[in-house]
Amino acid sequence: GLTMPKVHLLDYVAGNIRSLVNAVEKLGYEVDWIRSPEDVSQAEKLILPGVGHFGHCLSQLSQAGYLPAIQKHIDEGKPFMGVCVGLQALFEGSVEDPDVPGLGVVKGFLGRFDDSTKSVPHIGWNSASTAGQSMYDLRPDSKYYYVHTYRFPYVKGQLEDQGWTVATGTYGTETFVGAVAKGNIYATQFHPEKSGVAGLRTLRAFLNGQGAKTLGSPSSTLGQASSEAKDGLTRRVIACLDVRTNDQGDLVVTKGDHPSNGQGAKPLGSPSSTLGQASSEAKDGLTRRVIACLDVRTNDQGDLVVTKGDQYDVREKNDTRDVRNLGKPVEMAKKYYHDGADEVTFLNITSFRDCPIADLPMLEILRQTSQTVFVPLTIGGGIRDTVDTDGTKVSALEIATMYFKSGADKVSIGSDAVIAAEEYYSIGRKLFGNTAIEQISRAYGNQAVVVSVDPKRVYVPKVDATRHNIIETKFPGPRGEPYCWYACTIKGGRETRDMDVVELAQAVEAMGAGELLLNCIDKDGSNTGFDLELITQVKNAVKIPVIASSGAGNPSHFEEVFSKTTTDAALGAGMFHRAEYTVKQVKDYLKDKGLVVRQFEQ
Ligand code: 1PR
Repeated sequence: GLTMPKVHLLDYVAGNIRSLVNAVEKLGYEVDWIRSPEDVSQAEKLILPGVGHFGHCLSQLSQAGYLPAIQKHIDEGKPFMGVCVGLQALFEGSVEDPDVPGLGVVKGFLGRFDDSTKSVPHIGWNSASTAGQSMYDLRPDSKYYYVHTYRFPYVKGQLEDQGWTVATGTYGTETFVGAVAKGNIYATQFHPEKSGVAGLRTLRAFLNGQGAKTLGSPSSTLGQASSEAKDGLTRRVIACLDVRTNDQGDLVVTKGDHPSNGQGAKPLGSPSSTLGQASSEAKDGLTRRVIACLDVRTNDQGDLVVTKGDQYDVREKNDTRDVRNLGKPVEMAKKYYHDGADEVTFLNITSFRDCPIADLPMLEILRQTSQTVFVPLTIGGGIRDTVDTDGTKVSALEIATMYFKSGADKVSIGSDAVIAAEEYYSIGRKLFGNTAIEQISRAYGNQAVVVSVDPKRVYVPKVDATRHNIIETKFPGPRGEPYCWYACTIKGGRETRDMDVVELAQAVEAMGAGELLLNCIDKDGSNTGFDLELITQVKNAVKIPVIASSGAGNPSHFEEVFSKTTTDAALGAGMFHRAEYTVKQVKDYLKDKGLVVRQFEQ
């Protein structure tokens, strides 16, 4: 019959497994789910994915009795692949949870990235250099998508002496293990399912068995890696094992994506002074991350369209005052992926008050997009506790879960983050674990929670004219005011709050946000370049990565923000939607200026 080749997948934290399933299916394999430790013995090929917390992962696997089954699978020489925390699980332990032992298949202990001079988590596209060894079709010029806080530091010879082939990345001054392989085992710290064509290629080398065959013998990869499953024997299912604690506190095996108790590390909230000027070439080993953002809303005819405002006004300036329609969301996301966008962000800028939550049109957009776009997808808008049309209460975590199940890798929280931060300060900077940010980051890891900030300039004449964090600006206010602070807004800029952007950034970092999407209402749609002063102020206030947004009008604006600030990524919207420039043109420009970028691979 036409049975698809199958692979077994073991999902214990229920992070965003959808992306991995999509990638496996894209490569022509079928995913099978493991429901008990006994099922593991039926797996021909087994994948252990992972997001979130080392200790949670290992203790879940251990309590449910999976560790001996995994060990047996490995010992029997059957193909095994670990991804992200799935790689970390192979080690003896991690400082993330020093008391929880790992599988110990690799001798060594994971540590935390040093955040004194760089953003942590390490998020973005980095290398997996094999130093000339062949290893599951990893290529020296390819870049792979990483997102993690803990890492195994690479010391030459240490793992090689245990028989491992090692691929490395370098972040700042730290060289870390990006992938390991030995015999039937392959594990990557990066996410192959989010690493574009390069990621699919290495995943295929695992699935078709070619990667293991050619391991360690340089020059023998060519011509083999592409002959997918030629022998006809290795086409089997990956089973997916999904364990979680039920409401009664018992460990059960379930199916689907679930929030768990796993918690990524909380980055420290201490201010830093990492801002250095003009860092050329690779930023800390990462490529310059270019993100395409699609603001999506329903127009007056009821169609979901990509739109774009000026200072958040998305209606035409003419008499019609129609919602600007710049195209179809799924098509445009796919185009940007093929142009080399490193991530795609969707912001749902209309409220869904008239729509049952399960029918949210954005869910379908994500489902469709995630089948063809293999870079990280972020979804924002409306992530907050809500009441459904039938009166049912729905938590922000439940809404986020629906988005993750539909293919999102991160959710972006706007208005609700400001309200939560106000609460945080009003109760003396205490955390009770009940905010959307805390709940979602606990369940899916910090890297899955972005906070989208919509700040607006407030000019002041003197340093002591406000209690807020001010900057001296090169662009004085209407009355020549030399200072300004950035006020946070909610509801798409409609309401300004008495909270500055530094306060917000530090509060949400403490709550467990993994990244900031830093817009600027004054700059939005202006085509005049990013607000470098704002970005510098925020970068100096937090350790988590910052995405610069608002104002990009041409490729040189990207070069400017990367060379004059330490921003971790830069986002553009209108210039791409209006087809003034492509993402590829931006990347080519950056490359010409000597900055390292990831190019789309065919
Ligand atoms: O508050 O959690 O429901 O989230 C709402 C989200 O929708 C927030 O992330 C907020 O930024 C966004 N949003 C709300 N209203 C608008 C609007 O435009 N009327 N869009 C809006 C925000 C800002 C950027 C834009 C950049 C770059 N768009 O995403 O893409 O400014 O634009 P440019 O390159 O063309 O200058 P919640």
